[in-house]
Amino acid sequence: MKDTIYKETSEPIKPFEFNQRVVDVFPDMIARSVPGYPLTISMMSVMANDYIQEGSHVYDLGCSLGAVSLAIQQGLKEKQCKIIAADNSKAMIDDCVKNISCEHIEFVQDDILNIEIRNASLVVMNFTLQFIPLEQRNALLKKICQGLLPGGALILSEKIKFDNKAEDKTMNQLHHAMKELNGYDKLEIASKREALENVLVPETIDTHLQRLNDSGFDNVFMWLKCFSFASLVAIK
Ligand code: GEK
Repeated sequence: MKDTIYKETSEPIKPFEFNQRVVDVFPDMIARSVPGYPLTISMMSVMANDYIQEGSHVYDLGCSLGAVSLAIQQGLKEKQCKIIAADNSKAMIDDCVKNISCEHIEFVQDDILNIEIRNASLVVMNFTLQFIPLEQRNALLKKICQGLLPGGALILSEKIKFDNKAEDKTMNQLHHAMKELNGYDKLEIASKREALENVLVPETIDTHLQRLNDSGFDNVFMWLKCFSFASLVAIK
Protein backbone atom coordinates (compact mmCIF):
# COMPACT_ATOMS: atom_id res chain seq x y z
CA MET A 1 0.00 0.00 0.00
CA LYS A 2 1.28 3.48 -0.90
CA ASP A 3 2.42 5.80 1.90
CA THR A 4 0.25 8.94 1.79
CA ILE A 5 0.25 9.58 5.57
CA TYR A 6 1.61 13.13 5.30
CA LYS A 7 -0.15 14.07 2.08
CA GLU A 8 -2.30 17.22 2.43
CA THR A 9 -2.92 16.71 6.11
CA SER A 10 -4.83 19.57 7.73
CA GLU A 11 -4.35 18.19 11.25
CA PRO A 12 -1.46 19.38 13.46
CA ILE A 13 1.58 17.10 13.06
CA LYS A 14 1.88 14.61 15.93
CA PRO A 15 5.14 12.89 16.99
CA PHE A 16 5.81 9.88 14.75
CA GLU A 17 4.63 6.46 16.01
CA PHE A 18 4.89 2.93 14.62
CA ASN A 19 1.10 2.42 14.73
CA GLN A 20 -1.21 0.40 12.45
CA ARG A 21 -1.42 3.23 9.92
CA VAL A 22 2.37 3.19 9.53
CA VAL A 23 2.53 -0.62 9.50
CA ASP A 24 0.05 -0.75 6.59
CA VAL A 25 2.36 1.35 4.38
CA PHE A 26 5.72 0.48 5.96
CA PRO A 27 7.41 -1.41 3.08
CA ASP A 28 6.61 1.46 0.69
CA MET A 29 7.56 4.12 3.26
CA ILE A 30 10.97 2.70 4.12
CA ALA A 31 11.89 1.81 0.53
CA ARG A 32 11.08 5.36 -0.68
CA SER A 33 12.59 7.13 2.35
CA VAL A 34 15.82 5.35 3.31
CA PRO A 35 18.51 5.60 0.61
CA GLY A 36 20.02 2.21 -0.12
CA TYR A 37 17.47 0.29 1.99
CA PRO A 38 16.89 -2.56 -0.51
CA LEU A 39 20.66 -2.95 -0.99
CA THR A 40 21.23 -2.90 2.78
CA ILE A 41 18.71 -5.72 3.20
CA SER A 42 19.98 -7.88 0.35
CA MET A 43 23.64 -7.54 1.35
CA MET A 44 22.74 -8.20 5.00
CA SER A 45 22.27 -11.87 4.19
CA VAL A 46 25.73 -12.03 2.60
CA MET A 47 27.29 -10.25 5.59
CA ALA A 48 25.39 -12.47 8.01
CA ASN A 49 26.94 -15.63 6.62
CA ASP A 50 30.41 -14.39 7.58
CA TYR A 51 29.50 -14.08 11.25
CA ILE A 52 26.74 -16.59 12.05
CA GLN A 53 28.01 -19.58 14.02
CA GLU A 54 26.37 -22.99 14.09
CA GLY A 55 23.85 -23.41 16.92
CA SER A 56 23.96 -19.74 17.97
CA HIS A 57 21.34 -17.01 18.26
CA VAL A 58 20.83 -14.14 15.82
CA TYR A 59 18.97 -11.05 17.05
CA ASP A 60 17.08 -8.62 14.80
CA LEU A 61 16.37 -5.72 17.16
CA GLY A 62 13.64 -3.37 15.93
CA CYS A 63 12.63 -5.91 13.29
CA SER A 64 9.56 -4.00 11.97
CA LEU A 65 8.03 -6.38 9.40
CA GLY A 66 10.91 -8.85 9.55
CA ALA A 67 12.80 -7.91 6.36
CA VAL A 68 16.25 -8.45 7.94
CA SER A 69 15.31 -11.75 9.60
CA LEU A 70 13.85 -13.09 6.37
CA ALA A 71 16.88 -12.05 4.31
CA ILE A 72 19.23 -13.67 6.83
CA GLN A 73 17.18 -16.87 7.02
CA GLN A 74 16.93 -17.14 3.24
CA GLY A 75 20.68 -16.53 2.80
CA LEU A 76 21.85 -19.02 5.43
CA LYS A 77 24.19 -21.61 3.99
CA GLU A 78 23.97 -24.95 5.80
CA LYS A 79 24.17 -23.34 9.23
CA GLN A 80 21.45 -23.78 11.82
CA CYS A 81 20.66 -20.88 14.11
CA LYS A 82 17.71 -19.40 15.93
CA ILE A 83 16.65 -15.89 14.91
CA ILE A 84 14.99 -13.73 17.57
CA ALA A 85 13.22 -10.76 15.99
CA ALA A 86 12.01 -8.12 18.45
CA ASP A 87 9.98 -4.95 18.14
CA ASN A 88 7.98 -2.99 20.71
CA SER A 89 5.24 -2.08 18.21
CA LYS A 90 2.32 -4.49 18.63
CA ALA A 91 1.06 -3.63 15.15
CA MET A 92 4.44 -4.59 13.62
CA ILE A 93 4.76 -7.89 15.50
CA ASP A 94 1.12 -8.87 14.85
CA ASP A 95 1.76 -8.39 11.13
CA CYS A 96 4.97 -10.49 11.27
CA VAL A 97 3.22 -13.32 13.08
CA LYS A 98 0.33 -13.21 10.58
CA ASN A 99 2.51 -13.13 7.45
CA ILE A 100 5.73 -14.98 8.22
CA SER A 101 5.78 -18.60 9.19
CA CYS A 102 9.32 -19.82 9.69
CA GLU A 103 10.20 -22.25 12.46
CA HIS A 104 13.66 -20.66 12.80
CA ILE A 105 12.37 -17.13 13.51
CA GLU A 106 10.79 -16.22 16.85
CA PHE A 107 8.95 -12.89 16.94
CA VAL A 108 8.87 -11.08 20.27
CA GLN A 109 6.91 -7.96 21.14
CA ASP A 110 9.07 -6.12 23.68
CA ASP A 111 11.32 -3.13 24.16
CA ILE A 112 14.81 -4.08 23.00
CA LEU A 113 16.08 -2.64 26.27
CA ASN A 114 14.42 -5.65 27.96
CA ILE A 115 15.65 -8.33 25.59
CA GLU A 116 18.29 -10.67 27.00
CA ILE A 117 21.13 -11.21 24.52
CA ARG A 118 22.94 -14.52 24.88
CA ASN A 119 24.80 -17.09 22.77
CA ALA A 120 24.69 -14.55 19.92
CA SER A 121 26.88 -14.67 16.84
CA LEU A 122 25.07 -11.81 15.09
CA VAL A 123 22.98 -8.88 16.30
CA VAL A 124 21.41 -6.51 13.77
CA MET A 125 19.98 -3.10 14.55
CA ASN A 126 18.88 -1.82 11.16
CA PHE A 127 17.77 1.79 11.78
CA THR A 128 16.58 1.16 15.35
CA LEU A 129 19.17 2.67 17.74
CA GLN A 130 18.19 6.12 16.43
CA PHE A 131 14.82 5.71 18.22
CA ILE A 132 16.34 4.73 21.59
CA PRO A 133 16.73 7.55 24.16
CA LEU A 134 20.31 8.88 24.07
CA GLU A 135 20.94 8.09 27.73
CA GLN A 136 20.09 4.38 27.17
CA ARG A 137 22.32 3.82 24.14
CA ASN A 138 25.63 3.11 25.94
CA ALA A 139 24.10 0.45 28.21
CA LEU A 140 22.31 -1.20 25.27
CA LEU A 141 25.52 -1.46 23.23
CA LYS A 142 27.43 -2.87 26.23
CA LYS A 143 24.69 -5.47 26.77
CA ILE A 144 24.88 -6.50 23.11
CA CYS A 145 28.66 -6.83 23.17
CA GLN A 146 28.52 -8.90 26.36
CA GLY A 147 25.93 -11.25 24.80
CA LEU A 148 28.00 -11.89 21.66
CA LEU A 149 30.27 -14.89 21.27
CA PRO A 150 33.94 -14.22 20.39
CA GLY A 151 34.10 -13.43 16.66
CA GLY A 152 30.41 -12.45 16.67
CA ALA A 153 29.27 -9.14 15.20
CA LEU A 154 26.81 -6.30 15.49
CA ILE A 155 25.56 -4.71 12.27
CA LEU A 156 24.35 -1.21 13.09
CA SER A 157 22.60 0.94 10.48
CA GLU A 158 21.66 4.51 11.36
CA LYS A 159 20.67 7.88 10.00
CA ILE A 160 23.66 10.05 10.84
CA LYS A 161 24.37 13.75 11.28
CA PHE A 162 27.57 15.62 10.46
CA ASP A 163 29.59 18.19 12.45
CA ASN A 164 30.64 19.80 9.16
CA LYS A 165 27.71 22.16 8.42
CA ALA A 166 28.20 22.12 4.64
CA GLU A 167 28.33 18.32 4.61
CA ASP A 168 25.21 18.07 6.80
CA LYS A 169 23.32 20.50 4.55
CA THR A 170 24.36 18.71 1.34
CA MET A 171 23.48 15.23 2.66
CA ASN A 172 20.06 16.43 3.80
CA GLN A 173 19.45 18.15 0.45
CA LEU A 174 20.37 14.96 -1.39
CA HIS A 175 18.11 12.89 0.85
CA HIS A 176 15.17 15.25 0.27
CA ALA A 177 15.84 15.30 -3.47
CA MET A 178 15.82 11.49 -3.47
CA LYS A 179 12.46 11.50 -1.65
CA GLU A 180 11.06 13.87 -4.28
CA LEU A 181 12.37 11.62 -7.04
CA ASN A 182 10.58 8.78 -5.24
CA GLY A 183 7.26 10.62 -5.41
CA TYR A 184 6.95 12.49 -2.08
CA ASP A 185 6.09 16.20 -2.36
CA LYS A 186 7.78 19.00 -0.40
CA LEU A 187 4.92 19.27 2.14
CA GLU A 188 4.98 15.52 2.85
CA ILE A 189 8.76 15.64 3.34
CA ALA A 190 8.55 18.66 5.68
CA SER A 191 5.66 17.16 7.70
CA LYS A 192 7.42 13.80 8.17
CA ARG A 193 10.57 15.64 9.22
CA GLU A 194 8.57 17.58 11.83
CA ALA A 195 6.93 14.36 13.10
CA LEU A 196 10.35 12.71 13.53
CA GLU A 197 11.85 15.68 15.41
CA ASN A 198 13.01 14.39 18.86
CA VAL A 199 11.72 10.90 17.96
CA LEU A 200 14.53 9.90 15.58
CA VAL A 201 17.70 11.37 17.11
CA PRO A 202 20.76 10.89 14.86
CA GLU A 203 24.36 11.07 16.01
CA THR A 204 27.65 11.50 14.15
CA ILE A 205 29.69 8.56 12.87
CA ASP A 206 32.46 9.49 15.33
CA THR A 207 30.01 9.19 18.23
CA HIS A 208 28.91 5.75 17.02
CA LEU A 209 32.49 4.55 16.50
CA GLN A 210 33.53 5.81 19.94
CA ARG A 211 30.55 4.14 21.65
CA LEU A 212 31.19 0.83 19.87
CA ASN A 213 34.85 0.89 20.91
CA ASP A 214 33.92 1.83 24.49
CA SER A 215 31.36 -1.01 24.57
CA GLY A 216 34.07 -3.62 24.09
CA PHE A 217 34.10 -4.29 20.34
CA ASP A 218 37.54 -5.07 18.87
CA ASN A 219 37.16 -4.11 15.23
CA VAL A 220 34.68 -1.51 13.98
CA PHE A 221 34.24 -0.27 10.41
CA MET A 222 31.71 1.17 7.98
CA TRP A 223 30.56 -1.13 5.17
CA LEU A 224 27.85 0.98 3.53
CA LYS A 225 26.93 4.67 3.32
CA CYS A 226 24.44 6.59 1.24
CA PHE A 227 23.99 10.32 1.98
CA SER A 228 23.12 10.55 5.71
CA PHE A 229 22.49 6.82 6.17
CA ALA A 230 25.31 4.49 7.14
CA SER A 231 25.87 0.94 8.28
CA LEU A 232 28.69 -0.23 10.52
CA VAL A 233 30.02 -3.63 11.50
CA ALA A 234 31.41 -4.11 14.99
CA ILE A 235 33.20 -7.40 15.64
CA LYS A 236 33.86 -8.77 19.11
C1 GEK B 1 14.03 -3.10 8.78
N1 GEK B 1 14.88 -3.01 11.07
O1 GEK B 1 13.06 -3.25 8.04
N2 GEK B 1 12.22 -1.51 21.27
C2 GEK B 1 11.87 -2.29 20.21
N3 GEK B 1 11.62 -1.80 18.98
C3 GEK B 1 11.70 -0.46 18.81
C4 GEK B 1 12.05 0.40 19.87
C5 GEK B 1 12.32 -0.17 21.13
N4 GEK B 1 12.65 0.58 22.18
N5 GEK B 1 12.06 1.67 19.40
C6 GEK B 1 11.72 1.60 18.09
N6 GEK B 1 11.51 0.31 17.74
C7 GEK B 1 13.77 -2.65 10.19
C8 GEK B 1 13.47 -1.17 10.20
S1 GEK B 1 12.33 0.82 11.71
C9 GEK B 1 13.29 2.08 11.06
C10 GEK B 1 13.44 -0.58 11.56
C11 GEK B 1 12.52 3.22 10.50
C12 GEK B 1 11.14 -0.23 16.43
C13 GEK B 1 9.96 0.45 15.78
O2 GEK B 1 8.73 -0.05 16.25
C14 GEK B 1 10.21 0.14 14.30
O3 GEK B 1 9.55 -1.02 13.89
C15 GEK B 1 11.73 -0.04 14.22
O4 GEK B 1 12.21 -0.01 15.56
C16 GEK B 1 12.44 1.05 13.43
O5 GEK B 1 15.20 -3.29 8.44
O6 GEK B 1 11.29 3.15 10.40
O7 GEK B 1 13.24 4.27 10.19
